[in-house]
Amino acid sequence: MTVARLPARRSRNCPSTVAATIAACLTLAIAPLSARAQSLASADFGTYSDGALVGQNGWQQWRTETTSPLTVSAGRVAWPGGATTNNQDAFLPFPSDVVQPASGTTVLNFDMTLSVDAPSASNPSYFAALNTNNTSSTSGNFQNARIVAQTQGTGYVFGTRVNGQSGYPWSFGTQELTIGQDYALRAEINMVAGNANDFINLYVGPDFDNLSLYTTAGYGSGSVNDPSFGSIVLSQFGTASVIEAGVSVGSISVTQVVPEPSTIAMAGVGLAAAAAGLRRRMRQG
Ligand SMILES: [Ca+2]
Repeated sequence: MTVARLPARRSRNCPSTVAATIAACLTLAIAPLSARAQSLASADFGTYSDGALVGQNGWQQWRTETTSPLTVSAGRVAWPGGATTNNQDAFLPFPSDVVQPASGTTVLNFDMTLSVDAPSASNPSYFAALNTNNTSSTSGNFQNARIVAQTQGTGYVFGTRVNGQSGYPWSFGTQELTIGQDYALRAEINMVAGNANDFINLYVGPDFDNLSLYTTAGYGSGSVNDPSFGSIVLSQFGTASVIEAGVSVGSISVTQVVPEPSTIAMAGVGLAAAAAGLRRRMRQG
C-alpha cells in the first residue's frame, strides 16, 4: 500500500509548542540540586522499636559474629567501644551496587547524626563504612568509605579513607570535637572515572544545613582498586591492636547526587523534542 506524501506545511501551534517545551526543560534545569538526590539506604532510628537492630527495616547481620548485638534504645544505636574482639556488625543494602562511572564523577553523600562517647585512643577501627556489595556474601566484599574517631586532646577527631588499601590512607581532621556532643557528619564520596583517583570530602557541623569541610581523603601511592558501594555497615570490629570507638548513632543514610544537567544540554534536548514534534505535525498536516 502506498501512502500519499502530503505537502509539508507549518502548524500555527508549533511555535508555542517549541516555547513550552524549552520553558519546561529550562525549569527542570534550574531545579534545586537537593531535589535531585536519590536515596539508596536510609535509617532514622528515632522511628525504630527498642530492641535488636538486625531484623528491623532491612538491617541484616554482617558476617557471623553475634556477641554484643547492636541494639536500638530510645531512638539511638549505641555501643560502648573499646572491645578487643569482633562483636556483631550489621548492614543495610542498597537496591543495587553503585559502580565506578565510565565517565565523569558519581557523588554519594554518606550521612550520619551521631555522638562519639568513647573515641579510639589510637589505631582506630571504623565504626561505619560502606560495603562493596549489597549482599551478605563475604567474597570480594570489603569495607570502603571508612569512618573513625580518634582521641585528640580532651576530645577527638574524625577520620576517613576511601577503602582499606594502603594507597588510600587515613585522613584526619584537625578541629577537636567534643565527646558526647551530637554532630551531623557527611562523607561526600567522589567516585571519579578511572582508577586511583577517588576521594572523600568529610564535612562536620551541628546539622546538615551548617556543614564545614573537615578533611579530604584521597589517593596517596601504591596499587589500589577503586571501590563499588552496595550497603551501609555499622561495625563493632575491634582487636587487641585495632581499637573500636564507642558511638551513639541517631540516623544514617546514603543518597546519590544526580548530576545537574547543564542548561545548554537541557535546552538542546528541548529543541530536539520540539523539532520532533514539528516533524510529526508536518507529516500529519
Ligand atoms: Ca575512580
